[in-house]
Amino acid sequence: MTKKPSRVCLFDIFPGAQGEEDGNSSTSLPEYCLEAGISGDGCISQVVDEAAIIISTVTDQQNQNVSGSETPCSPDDRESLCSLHHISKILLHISVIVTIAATALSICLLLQYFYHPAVQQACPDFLENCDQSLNCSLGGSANLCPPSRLPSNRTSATEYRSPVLLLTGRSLLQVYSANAGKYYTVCHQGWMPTHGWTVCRELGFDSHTLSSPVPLTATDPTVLEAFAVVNKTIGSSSNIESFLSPVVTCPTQEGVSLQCTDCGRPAGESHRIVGGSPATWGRWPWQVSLRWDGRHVCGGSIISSQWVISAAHCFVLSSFLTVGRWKVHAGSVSLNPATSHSVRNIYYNGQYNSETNDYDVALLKTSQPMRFSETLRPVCLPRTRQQFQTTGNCWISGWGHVSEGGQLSPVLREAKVHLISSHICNQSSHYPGMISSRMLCAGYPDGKVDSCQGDSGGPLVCQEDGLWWQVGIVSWGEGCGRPNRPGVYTNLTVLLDWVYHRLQTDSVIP
Ligand code: 4AZ
Repeated sequence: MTKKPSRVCLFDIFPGAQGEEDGNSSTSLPEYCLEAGISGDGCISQVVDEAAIIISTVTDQQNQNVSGSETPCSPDDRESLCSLHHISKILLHISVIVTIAATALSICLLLQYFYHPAVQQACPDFLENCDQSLNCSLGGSANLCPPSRLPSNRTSATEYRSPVLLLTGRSLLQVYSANAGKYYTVCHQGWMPTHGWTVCRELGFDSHTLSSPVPLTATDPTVLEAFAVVNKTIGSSSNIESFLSPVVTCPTQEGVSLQCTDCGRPAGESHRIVGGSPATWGRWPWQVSLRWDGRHVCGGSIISSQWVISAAHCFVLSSFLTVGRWKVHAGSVSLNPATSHSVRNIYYNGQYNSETNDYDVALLKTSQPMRFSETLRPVCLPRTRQQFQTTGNCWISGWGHVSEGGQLSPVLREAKVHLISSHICNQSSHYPGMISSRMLCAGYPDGKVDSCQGDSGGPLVCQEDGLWWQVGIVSWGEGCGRPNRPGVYTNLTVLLDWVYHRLQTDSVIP
């Protein structure tokens, strides 16, 4: 764009102000007019941008004025023009000041949002995902994800093999032998509480363990394929495999039922998201609010004294990867500050896909164990292959928006939902082909009751055998409470191997 010197009369820009020529073009103008560069004829000399002229002049006459002819002005016009000019100058100054202030404020906010000193960062699963731009250091040093984070027992790009399975039915224990390449059902004969502690520790749990005998009359044929018995008393350094020997069958036809946490029991069974109601104290004691720089961003649930399970999508924004800015608020139904716990590590599933929301699961390890109480207790992780009834006693909870586009709820809310089969949820009437096996849908055909923004990462739980099991993690959905657009949840049952693998390997990271 070229610039050329030109004389532009103010009347060109405000044509309505043009008056009759009175020959008295020398009438004096106030000093500020002269200072402003307005000559006695009410015209101003300046460099003009051609494009600006095109915008501000529309008629042929105006175009002529722009092209350099002088315009006669009356004294009154000059006075009013000067006032106009003075006002426009003041306005110009104000707008410049406002623009500068707004720009400075924006830069400041952007810096605060995106820049944070390099501290510990959440790591995706795989070393190959940790590049130079993602400082996954531990303890503030500048190392990238250490090699030990590589999944040792990943059998393919998409599969983990948990060393232990706690099977559907009564948490029947099976142990994987890497040498044999298969799972063994563990016989109850010779089983001692110390064996339970070792298994639970290896799974990443540290507190309560409960083992009991369970008859091996399971309908699941994989339970009856291979058996192992304990062969020795184990030392503190033993791992699960080292104290087991294969046998043809279990001597007493009994396996081991193992529970690693006292989970899924609300303190007092007394007895409320979109279409829900407020929850009472202690009803969902595993529910936590995950705060980033003090602000509620996502929900989560306690699965053991140091672990919280949530959704991967809560952490993948670059600024949300900084572990030190997150806090876990637990033990309260109020969104107001509750007991807060700092976070040591955040892991999200390396296969998480932000386009499809597949594999939307993450784990947070708190810096210190959380002290269990009436209002702070763990939920049960589902058992391997555990199935839940579509019309079972299933609930969602959270502080998320109470309506689509609405506000966070100041108190925890709850709502009962039905599980919806993936076959139906994948149909063209719902989410055609968008529901993977790592997802499940819950809600109602006509909507109304649903999770919403801010509930993400929180639990979908179902009650079975007197315990509350976490079946899903609030993940995504089209809007909130819309007909045929139910909430979509991470299907936790099929991601247990990843969860146990993560719990386990965290303890071996240097
Ligand atoms: C969200 O944005 C979100 N209706 C969570 C749940 C649902 C929709 C959106 C499901 O976090």
